Amino acid sequence: MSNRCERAKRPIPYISAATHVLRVDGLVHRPLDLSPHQLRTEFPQHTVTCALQCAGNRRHTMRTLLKEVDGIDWRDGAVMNARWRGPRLRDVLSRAGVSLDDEEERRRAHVAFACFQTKCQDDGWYGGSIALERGMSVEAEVILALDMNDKPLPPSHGFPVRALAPGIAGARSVKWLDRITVQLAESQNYYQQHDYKILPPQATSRELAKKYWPLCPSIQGMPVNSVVCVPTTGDTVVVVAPPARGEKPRVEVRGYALPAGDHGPIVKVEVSADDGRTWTPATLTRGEGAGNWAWTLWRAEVALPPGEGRRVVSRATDRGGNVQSESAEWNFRGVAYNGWGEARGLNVVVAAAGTNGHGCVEENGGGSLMRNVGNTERTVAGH
Ligand SMILES: Nc1nc2c(c(=O)[nH]1)N[C@H]1C(S)=C(S)[C@@H](COP(=O)(O)O)O[C@H]1N2
Ligand SMILES: [Mo]
Repeated sequence: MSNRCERAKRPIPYISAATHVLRVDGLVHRPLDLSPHQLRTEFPQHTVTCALQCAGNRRHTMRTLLKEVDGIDWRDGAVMNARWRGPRLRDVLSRAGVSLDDEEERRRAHVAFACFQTKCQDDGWYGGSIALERGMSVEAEVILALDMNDKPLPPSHGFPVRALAPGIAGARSVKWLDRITVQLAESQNYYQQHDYKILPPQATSRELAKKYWPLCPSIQGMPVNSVVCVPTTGDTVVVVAPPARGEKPRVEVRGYALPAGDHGPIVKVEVSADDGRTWTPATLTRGEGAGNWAWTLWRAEVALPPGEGRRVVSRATDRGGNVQSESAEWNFRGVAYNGWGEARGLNVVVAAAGTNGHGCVEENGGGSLMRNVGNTERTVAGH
């Protein structure tokens, strides 16, 4: 896995669950020190399937379609989807007893997550925060994840415990969690204060950005999105079955879609082979038990004329009615890009039957869906 947080803090901390202690403090009546074992045995365990997306997912598209940005060149795969399990944050905070009695203060308070295990590229530790209201909400399903896909978290994903905030940019799901603090301000960590924000277009350099960091809100929810995974830009798409006379070959297009913040699930994905003039609805698939936070996998067949320079685009709609636009506004850090999903420069070739092509209409299930992002179960994620 190439992953900036790993590169920034090499080596990945290998923590002993037997000695690890999670501190819960700040504006609480009873600060707690909890072992992973206590987190597993003393609180009800909650399971949630959710996509974890880096705010910089698709930065490459923003950089190539719009203008150069500052950040790791993530393509369409800085995202993963998994089943997570652990105690609810609200149960742990309730045991500690949030000591904010003032309604108004409660509303603007935050829960800060911190990891002190290793230094980061731009700070001596890693941290992020979410609104206390979100942390305490049953519907938001924020958990302290101990398991990923029914096994203890792998070290690279935060063993022995990580925060897991569904519907929120991955940056707040702090791995290798050392401390949870209820506080009135957001996390003061670099990655909450000076990164993962959508800066206005006039912030065009690091120097100019300095003025805007304190003025812009930190990214919490991410926008609705969809990505074309198969075929991928530049692919030769071999269509095995020759089309009937006068018909264009039909090409299979597949990808994933993500709802905006709390507005899941995805209710519609459409694919266009004529730059958005006409749209074909895709078939949607979500894994078993996947609620509103999971990604939706989709598949459609569209007619594309044989030849070079062909393009397919995708457009997703979520339950909240959020629809992807053709493009997104440029921002210096290249975050939250959600223009139409796209595969460009396709070469559509009609082959004689019996040829083994890929990205074609044959139903052999072969080829990985996430060919341009990694494997299907989970894919590369990072900053
Ligand atoms: N301790 C710690 N937690 C972290 C990070 C980090 O660098 N250090 N990176 C964050 C970011 S930016 C993202 S996108 C997700 C990635 O999660 P994953 O590596 O499990 O895919 O973890 C978040 N949690
Ligand atoms: Mo990230």
